[in-house]
Amino acid sequence: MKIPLFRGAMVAICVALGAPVALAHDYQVGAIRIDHPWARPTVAGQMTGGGYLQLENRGKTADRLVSVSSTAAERVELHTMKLDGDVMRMRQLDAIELPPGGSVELRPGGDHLMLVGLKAPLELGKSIPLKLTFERAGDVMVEVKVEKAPASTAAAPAAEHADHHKH
Ligand SMILES: [Cu+2]
Repeated sequence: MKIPLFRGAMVAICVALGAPVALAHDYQVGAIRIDHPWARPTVAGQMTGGGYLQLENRGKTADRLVSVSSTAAERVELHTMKLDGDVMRMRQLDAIELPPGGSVELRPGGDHLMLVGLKAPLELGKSIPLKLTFERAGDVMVEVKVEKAPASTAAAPAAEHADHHKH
C-alpha cells in the first residue's frame, strides 16, 4: 500500500512544479526585457506569418528595435497597421521606438513582426529562433513559440493575415 501512495504524491508535486516553468518565457538584454515571443501557426503554402512579443525598456535612455531576423524565414519585417479610410493597411517600419521606462506590445491587429518567406509552416507547439537587434542594448536570441492567439486577442482582425498573403 505504501508504494502506490508515494507515487501519487510524486505526480502531484511534478504537476505543481511544471506549471510555472511552462509560463516563464522572457528574456533580457541590457535594459530591455522581452516577454513572451509567439507566432500564429501557418498552413502549408503560406509564405508569411505574424510574430508578436512585448518589449519593456527598464533603462533611463531611449532605445530602438532596429532589426529582426530568423533562420526560419528569408527576412523579418517590422510592420504597423494604419487605418486608411476604413481599410486597415500594413506599413513597414524602420524601427520600433522604446522610450525610457516605456513598454510596447506587438500584437495581432497592431504593430507586429512579419516573417517573410517562411522555409516551413509554423507548427503549433513548435518554436523558432529569432534574433532581435537593439540600437543600444545589442543582439539577443529568443525562442518564438507557435501557439494560438490568446483569448484577449483572438477576436483581433484576421484581416491582418489576409493582407499578408498579398505581400
Ligand atoms: Cu504584416
